[in-house]
Amino acid sequence: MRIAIISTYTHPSRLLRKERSIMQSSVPELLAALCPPDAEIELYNEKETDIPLDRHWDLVFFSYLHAYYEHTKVLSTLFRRQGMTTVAGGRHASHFRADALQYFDAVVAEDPEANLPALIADFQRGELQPVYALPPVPPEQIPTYRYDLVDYRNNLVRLPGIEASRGCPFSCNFCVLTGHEQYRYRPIDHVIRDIRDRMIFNQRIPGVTNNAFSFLDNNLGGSPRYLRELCEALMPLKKIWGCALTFNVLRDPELVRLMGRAGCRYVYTGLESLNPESISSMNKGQNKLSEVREVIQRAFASGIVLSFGLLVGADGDTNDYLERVPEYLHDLGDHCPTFLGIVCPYPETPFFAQVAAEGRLLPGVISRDLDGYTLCHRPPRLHPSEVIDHFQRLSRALGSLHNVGRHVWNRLMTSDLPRYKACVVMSAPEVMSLRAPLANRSRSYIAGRDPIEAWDAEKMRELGLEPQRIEASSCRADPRGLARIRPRRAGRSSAAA
Ligand code: B12
Ligand code: SF4
Repeated sequence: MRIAIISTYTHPSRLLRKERSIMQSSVPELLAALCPPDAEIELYNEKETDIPLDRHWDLVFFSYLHAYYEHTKVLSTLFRRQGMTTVAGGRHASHFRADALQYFDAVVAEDPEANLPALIADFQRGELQPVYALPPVPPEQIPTYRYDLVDYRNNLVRLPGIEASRGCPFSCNFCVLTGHEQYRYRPIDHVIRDIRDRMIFNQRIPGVTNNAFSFLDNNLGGSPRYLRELCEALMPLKKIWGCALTFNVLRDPELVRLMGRAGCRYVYTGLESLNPESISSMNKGQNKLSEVREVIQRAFASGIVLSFGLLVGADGDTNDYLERVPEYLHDLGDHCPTFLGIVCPYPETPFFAQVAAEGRLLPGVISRDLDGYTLCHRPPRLHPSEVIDHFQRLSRALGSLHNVGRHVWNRLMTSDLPRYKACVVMSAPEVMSLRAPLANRSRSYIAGRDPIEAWDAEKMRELGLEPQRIEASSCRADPRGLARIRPRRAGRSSAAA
């Protein structure tokens, strides 16, 4: 049996661009580990390589994010017309099963561990079902990824990934996990076994990429006790790693130092906003903005390059706040975020439910617009064009060469831990990538106004495909998730990972 596993990709600029960066989807190597040992498997990651349209597989698995749906529908339709069987999985497919079943032969609506083997067995018997939704298996049954199938020739800097946990214990109102995914973590000895004995490292830049990997967890610090034990176990391996975790973890000096000693050189945390009102509107009021400067200094002093994400267009945002963002960052010691996006109302989130109920969804939103770089809603205190002006101005200013130079220079001498300086230098392209979404000058960044990629538009016309329209009725927020959204007690802290 010949199987292709494809992780699709479309660039925020809506131009045909690749993004050969450190972080890549690891879904293909996870799904490959669940396929029968005698299957011939090919993995494709469209963020790095083009998908060949002239090959033939018996079964094609697609993984995609919301914004890649239209493009993935095109690929699936082309393959089905050539007699291949296609399957969709991931968060969007789970929430929009009926819609996806128009373009794919089957949908996996839960974690793949139990469902993929069942689906393949049915397919081999000629009894493929439309929906596979067996519940998630216990985390000890998450298999080792097929690292042997990752092709580093496509990407100089890509690092192997690993999951220690799934889900997140917090409930940020805009997050696709809120109300849908339980937090659970793998046994530490499984994680250590995978890193020590099974992981295949990228040897292309000695002293930088070799012996380095990335945790793909939404929030590696969901249980600080687990993180502490994991760090103790990682220490003897002498590897270099990065992760995403929440702000509360970074407030613990002893844990941050332990992470540095265990090889952590990079942490991403979703600070999201420096505006207390926006933080509170996101159900993230526990981000201690008064401690941000101290947290940054502590992380860098512990050998950890701390990277922040900021969002514009949140409900508390005003022109005054957004104009002053560079000033606030200057006060934080010229700290530069590595990610700047526009808050996105994903249909399964409490934020979407609120925006839809208040009639604030912009007209003409399609799934392509749900990319985190396109305004899909009307914030209460800003005109849509004002949000976009601030987004473009900040992306240009923060991603400027001058700013990147200052960012690197200010941090370079802060720690002597192994490979710290290499990690500071490696963070420069990430800061510069803040400008990448602006590459297409004809983009308005307002939903309903920008055409999708020319190739996809043409193929959709040829194939008679319609874009998925996102309207108030598209809401898939879990009422249990909505119930969990309430102000937190002062003193507890979280932030987006
Ligand atoms: C690497 C990464 C990226 C990469 C690659 C994206 C990709 N194709 O996954 C890049 C850099 C492109 C990226 C970009 C963004 N990302 Co991102 N990213 C991640 C990250 C850190 C790891 C993904 C991964 O490989 N995980 C490991 C794999 C094994 O798990 P998984 O992807 O969660 O998939 C699980 C299931 O969904 C399922 N599954 C998935 N696909 C399939 C397919 C089949 C056939 C089957 C059976 C099962 C299945 O199996 C997995 C195990 O249960 C996740 C965090 C996370 N832990 O997932 C965020 C995450 C996916 N990203 C997120 C966000 C918000 C973004 C951005 C919007 C941020 C921004 N504004 O820039 C952008 C743009 C995305 C867009 N255009 O919609 C969100 C959710 C986005 C969404 N649409 O659902 C996540 C969940 C982080 C979070 N907690 O907020 N991201
Ligand atoms: S902390 Fe991060 S992963 Fe967790 S709910 Fe908030 S945004 Fe989602």
